Amino acid sequence: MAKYIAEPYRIKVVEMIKQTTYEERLDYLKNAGYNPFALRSEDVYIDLLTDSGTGAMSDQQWGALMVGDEAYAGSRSYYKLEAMVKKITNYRYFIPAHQGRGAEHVMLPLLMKKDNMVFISNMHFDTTRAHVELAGARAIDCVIDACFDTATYHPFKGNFDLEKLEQIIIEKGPENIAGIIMTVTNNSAGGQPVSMENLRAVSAIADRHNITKIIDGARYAENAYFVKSREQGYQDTDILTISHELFSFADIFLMSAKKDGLVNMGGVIAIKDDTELFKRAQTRVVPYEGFPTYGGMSGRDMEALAVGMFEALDEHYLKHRLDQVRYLGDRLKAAGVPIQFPVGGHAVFVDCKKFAAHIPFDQFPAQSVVNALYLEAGVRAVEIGSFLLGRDPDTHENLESPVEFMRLTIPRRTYTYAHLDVVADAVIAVYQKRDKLVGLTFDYEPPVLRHFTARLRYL
Ligand code: P71
Repeated sequence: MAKYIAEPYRIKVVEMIKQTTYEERLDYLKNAGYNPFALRSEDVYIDLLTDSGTGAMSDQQWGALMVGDEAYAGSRSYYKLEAMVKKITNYRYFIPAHQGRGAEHVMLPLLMKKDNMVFISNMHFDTTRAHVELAGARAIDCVIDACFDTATYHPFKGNFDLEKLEQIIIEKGPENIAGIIMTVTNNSAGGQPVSMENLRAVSAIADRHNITKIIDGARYAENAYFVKSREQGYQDTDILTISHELFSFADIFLMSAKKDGLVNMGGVIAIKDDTELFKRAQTRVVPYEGFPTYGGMSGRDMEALAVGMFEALDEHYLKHRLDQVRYLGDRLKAAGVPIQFPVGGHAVFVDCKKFAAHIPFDQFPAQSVVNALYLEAGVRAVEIGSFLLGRDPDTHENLESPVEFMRLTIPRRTYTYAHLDVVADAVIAVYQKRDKLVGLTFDYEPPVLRHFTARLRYL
């Protein structure tokens, strides 16, 4: 039996990528302040920084660009996209946004009925947490403990801890909860899925306390495929039907369309049936994103997104997508490299607490592995750990993240299994000389979101 399944597409356009020498990479990385965010993408051979906006569009999507209606108001492309969002969600209202954080910026402050409210999520993604805090609220994560036990199998490591959820609601008081955000899949700890059973239970708890339910569904289609393949009773259900059930458990859907929308830029705000909230969102979108029928997107981009959202429901596409991630995870696991297991939907998360156990958290073990991987083979990954987490705003001490991950994020429909073999070989080579890895410290540390622009040096 083949170790992998073949691509459900053939290649019509190619983009050349460049291999570099070790000496060149050493020079590039030094100039980048040992922070791969500062590398030029043309000096990267295989770019696994993110799956956000980095995928390949189909011929159907490129064709759709040509028929975009760029009218300021009432664009035909808006109505096409609205129809697709309604078809997938069964919600009544839709407003476009330029990307996920634009959708968050419009919606989250509207849910603040008073000061000092809190949002509860399985795990808030970084930008979501930032917008919760900018809205004057606090963000509490409530994922199951199994999520942090990287070595042990659990089919749905993105699940809410239901007991903890009830506890937090009682402790804070339901009137102080601005919303419950279900992040599907749970990006921050591995692209881990949330089960339908768990979403159903969270929804029932929220309803009992009269709390607004939000789906942060950047990767909802990948979550739906995990439900189909891992949850009892869904084996014969199609992805659209599974999606309908998933969306039935929320009142609001926010989406970075740069992921399962299969486009390079775009965002979605959808509201189930609250007409008053829709009107308020329409009012707020105008000054921040744009007129409510474009919300920061060009007409052609709305066309491409309408097609992309349809293509993302295709099971051959989803099966291949998740199989690519599974394949890379299997190769690393077979070589003894510690990873978040099972792998999730969009990336392999390498557990660098174990990989570089001799480097303390405030010398950024995962960042050290990320740099070594770039030097090894020109592969760019991203740190998800204490480097990204930052400092305590009060004490100014470095915060210790519960996880130190190197995320190998797979763009959609972009790389082949041969590329993944290059990645696996390089990670394994770095693992075999892991005791030579050295920690890092700051040459320059910006006050906020430091990981984007910091400059580092080896200790
Ligand atoms: C990812 C990203 C993009 C990213 C963001 C910040 C730093 C580096 C990379 C974005 C998400 C996401 C979820 C679950 C909302 C957003 C924001 N993820 N929710 O994983 O994963 O969407 O980027 O379109 O504004 O690399 P946006």
